[in-house]
Amino acid sequence: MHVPSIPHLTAEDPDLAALVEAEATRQHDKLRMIASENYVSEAVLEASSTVLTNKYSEGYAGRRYYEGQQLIDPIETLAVDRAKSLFGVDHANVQPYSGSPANLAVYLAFLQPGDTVMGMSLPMGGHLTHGWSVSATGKWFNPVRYAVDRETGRIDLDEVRDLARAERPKVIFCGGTAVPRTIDFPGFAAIAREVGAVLVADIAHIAGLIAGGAHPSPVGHADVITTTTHKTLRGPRGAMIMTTAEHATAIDKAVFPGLQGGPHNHTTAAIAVALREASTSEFRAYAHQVVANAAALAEALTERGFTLISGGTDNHLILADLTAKGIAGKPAAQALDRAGIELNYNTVPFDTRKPFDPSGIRLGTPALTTRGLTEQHMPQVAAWMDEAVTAALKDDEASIERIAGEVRDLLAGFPMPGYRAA
Ligand code: DSN
Repeated sequence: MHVPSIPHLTAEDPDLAALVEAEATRQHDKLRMIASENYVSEAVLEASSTVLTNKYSEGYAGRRYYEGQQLIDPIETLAVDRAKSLFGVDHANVQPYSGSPANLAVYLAFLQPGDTVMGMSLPMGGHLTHGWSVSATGKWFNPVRYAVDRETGRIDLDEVRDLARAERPKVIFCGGTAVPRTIDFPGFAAIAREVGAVLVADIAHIAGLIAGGAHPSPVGHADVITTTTHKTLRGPRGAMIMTTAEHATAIDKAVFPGLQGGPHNHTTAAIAVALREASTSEFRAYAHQVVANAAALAEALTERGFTLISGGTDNHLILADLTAKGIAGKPAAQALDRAGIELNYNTVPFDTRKPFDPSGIRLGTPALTTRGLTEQHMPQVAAWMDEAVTAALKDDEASIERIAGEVRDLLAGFPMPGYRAA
């Protein structure tokens, strides 16, 4: 059952409560390997569902447009101070509703419509809001995009530098959603400095790894750092923008009143809780275990004939091209889900297939590491994945069902925050 329990919801709206309970069970029974997902602690869940949701607080601590902020101000200040201390930054804004609005605030702070912005191409591993064509950021600004090297699958900073010199972007984004390798923040910073661009590090995927010392930090290199709070950082769904002192006012004005009204105070409180958790030695160990698990899984998948983009991983994320397995990403992801292994189909660099039916899958280890799985389990995870993909090719639903049962049996020994067996 869901923890914290939901007796009032069950009494008042049993249909909705049943769906919530079923989702808790689903999250318990599945090997959740969507690289951007995690399990938050019960303390974070509790903070997310408090009466703080009742309050409007447009403005910032000490400068609000509504009365009654006696307790909201210290809550937001706590979140801001914890972000500054954990990441070692001059300034933090914890109000963006999520990652895309956080990135939009960067555009509002530093660009005029039509200005040039540079980011990693979406199919190469970037994000929609780094100037991809279907996003407002690609429609209202002039995007130029870097790729990865066709042979190595890694970002080629010489190519990034050449493009930056030719196009003179005002803002350069580094980071993305399908980048399995360490991001060279000093390298990007040197390029941004050379062309006079603001460097934005979008660390949404790796924020928890950075906080836990398992990935180099962009602090001291990037002018602005954007992140969601719900991926490896293991907080509620939300976002933060961290900046040098120089850019603090521009970013704060862009978030409010530029883009948003009242901050979501219950989310702010839950962010504060997650940031406190992320400053502990347990979290440091967690971040390192996420990376160790991903490395072990990458090795086991390679041994089983999976083609990994860039040949492996340095972080929490693995991107695999399934072409050599004779199956496309989407049917594979669907079969894996039926087998109790949840991940997403994904384009791979230079994909010849369409984004809605691409060649690859993307997976990660943040959630299964929260459950307590370690390197010793990764060969079994890779074996299940291999068997499920093979079963999908033969329409062998019996094997897929067997794997789902084996996954459930394994996970029964690893408690899930937010769920307890009834
Ligand atoms: N949806 C996020 C991810 O899965 O990486 C990016 O926005």
